[in-house]
Amino acid sequence: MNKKFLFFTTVIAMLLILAACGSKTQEPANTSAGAGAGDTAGQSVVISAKNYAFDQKEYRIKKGEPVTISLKNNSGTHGIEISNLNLQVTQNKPQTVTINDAGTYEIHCNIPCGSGHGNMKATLVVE
Ligand SMILES: [Cu+2]
Repeated sequence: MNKKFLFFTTVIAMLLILAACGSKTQEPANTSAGAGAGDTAGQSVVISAKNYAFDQKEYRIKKGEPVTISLKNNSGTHGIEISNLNLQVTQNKPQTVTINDAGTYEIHCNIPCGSGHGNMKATLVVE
């Protein structure tokens, strides 16, 4: 009985420690499902936007690994939408996702930002 109690106490203590660590780094729960690739924070993509273009035509990431996509507006007010992923990113609100399907996804601005709005497109290549 005592042994069992000690075991459960230990487990609860470990869970509390894990929970504390998790909230500090703000990692989403699904990053822990990695196949032993180490405790990396995953990939990150920073997309810079100006009137009326993104800083790159193409952004490349790996499939099956968490990626944090963030947006920086250098001029104007822009947002990002990746339609096939139903993903929206606004400035100062990075989004972390894991994309399991390789392919190309269209990135476009989702905030009516002016005359060049329709040209604000880029490609996310998942390989
Ligand atoms: Cu726009």
